Amino acid sequence: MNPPVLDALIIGAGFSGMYQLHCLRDRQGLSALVLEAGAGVGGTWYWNRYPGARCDSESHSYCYSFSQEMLQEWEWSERYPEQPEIMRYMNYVADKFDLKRDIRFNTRVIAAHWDAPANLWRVETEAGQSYAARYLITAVGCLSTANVPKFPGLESYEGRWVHTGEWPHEGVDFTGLRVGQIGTGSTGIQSIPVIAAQAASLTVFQRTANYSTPARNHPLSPEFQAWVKANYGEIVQTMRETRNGHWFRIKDRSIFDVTDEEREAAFEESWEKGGLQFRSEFGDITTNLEANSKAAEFIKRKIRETVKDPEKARLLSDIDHPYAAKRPPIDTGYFEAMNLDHVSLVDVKANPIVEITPKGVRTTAGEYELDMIVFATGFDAMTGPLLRLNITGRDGVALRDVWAAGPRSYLGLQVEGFPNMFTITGPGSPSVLTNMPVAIEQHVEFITTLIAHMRAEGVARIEPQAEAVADWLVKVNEASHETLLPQAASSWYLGANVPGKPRVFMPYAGGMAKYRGICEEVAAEGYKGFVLERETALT
Ligand code: N01
Repeated sequence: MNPPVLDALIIGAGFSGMYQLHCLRDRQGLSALVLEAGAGVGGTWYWNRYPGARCDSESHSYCYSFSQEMLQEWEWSERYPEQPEIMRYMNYVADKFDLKRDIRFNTRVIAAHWDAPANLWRVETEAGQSYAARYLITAVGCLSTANVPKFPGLESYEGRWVHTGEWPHEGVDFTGLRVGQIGTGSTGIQSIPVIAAQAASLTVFQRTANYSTPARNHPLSPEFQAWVKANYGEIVQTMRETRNGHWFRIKDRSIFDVTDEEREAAFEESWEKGGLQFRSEFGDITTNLEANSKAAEFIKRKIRETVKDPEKARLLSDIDHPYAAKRPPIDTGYFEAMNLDHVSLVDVKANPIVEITPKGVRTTAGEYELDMIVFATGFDAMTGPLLRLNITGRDGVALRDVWAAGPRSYLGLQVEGFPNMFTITGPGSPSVLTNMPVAIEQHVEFITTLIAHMRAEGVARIEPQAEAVADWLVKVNEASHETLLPQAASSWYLGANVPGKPRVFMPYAGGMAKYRGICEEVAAEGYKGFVLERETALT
């Protein structure tokens, strides 16, 4: 039996999918359905329940801004929201807009294909259900496909292993256990102090040392909460105007405009304030290597001052890339945890992991016996979540083949050959280089307006022009080279963390504000760069 045809199918019920559903269903009056693999809303926050999981964006800026009522109604309790609090927020939003009735939970999409004669997307789920819709909108996030390195012997391991991005919902008790953790990215740096507080011992396997600045998390005072509510208009405006979508501005001064003493004082003050603001202290930290090295040296010195054991201090401060060329973590007691006697650090760059044995982890330097292994090894970022949907477009061409040498898109929103498919925060958009809700709202609103335009103008099909895609690829590449971002060889922005993945810088690094302007211009010029086909052209 043919499934009923919907206007839109949305894959994923995180920040993007929920807002997209609200926009299409409640504002445009379309029939829309969300298919979600998890049993609840929340997207990345539904899966990432590892110890210490907390957002690195400040809570008052890590939320939807489209509803004044919500901005006034919702009360964040801490400077950085913890995973359970974000889940409460997501459920609050879902309930407020009655979204759950149009979300099918426990429904994993395993394939989607473009049915050209019918001008429809057909979608299959793991349970064998079929859906059909005019528009297919992927809202699968950028970091939702866990990367578990293919270490030989993992299946022989007699202990328990878990990946931070697929954390057991019932939690994990580390009491009395010898725990090993592989990975010291943003996730690993959050989980290490919390696991260390519980485990009998913690062995950290570090491949690439990482910068981290203190988060300085704290409960929000009633005065701050009142200030935020009174100033939300201005705060949201700033988030829309800044490069990274944060509520603070990057200071418009060069590191070389100040004396050594002034620079030191500025860094000290910023270090004490904590958070991602550290990189915005001077305008050239992320663009000029010499300026960057001043910030990098400051952080390395702080690491050496904090970590008492000289060998641990050396390993942790031996960082091989510019500061913030990889996503800079912020932490709560990461370097301090390294001072605990039961926390050890293993250099797996010098002595790589060879295999997982029945008893633990073997590196070229020897075996480490462990009761549990935590993989904080990140994600097959940006392309992974889209490729695992098994999407085929026009003429039966697979997205996997089109992207064999790296992702190609127009504005990170659409792929040539995949008509009426929209990728929220897809590769080629600012996405992961921003405070995500800001990038998500901009994409969702663009897609909503575009679909409304198509309906009003009788446009049945849209996809990007080949030249627009080629041109955008050049722009994405150029924008990355105006920053220091491509200089981190092991960065997941480049796909370098997944063996065999094409090394292509994936997000658009030109800044959220500039990107927003480009999208507005594209729309104002009648969706320049897209091919819009009217219904009559299809008959
Ligand atoms: O993943 P990562 P993540 N052998 O890829 C190591 C967002 N986030 O989950 O650097 C040994 O950054 C790998 O080593 P290397 C944020 O955007 C947000 O930590 O590849 N080690 C690295 O140390 C972030 O950037 C928040 O050499 C291996 C680690 O595993 C993104 O998610 C919180 C290895 C992976 O680090 C991803 O962060 C957390 C191997 N074979 C995360 N393979 C919030 O805002 C990988 N590694 C809350």
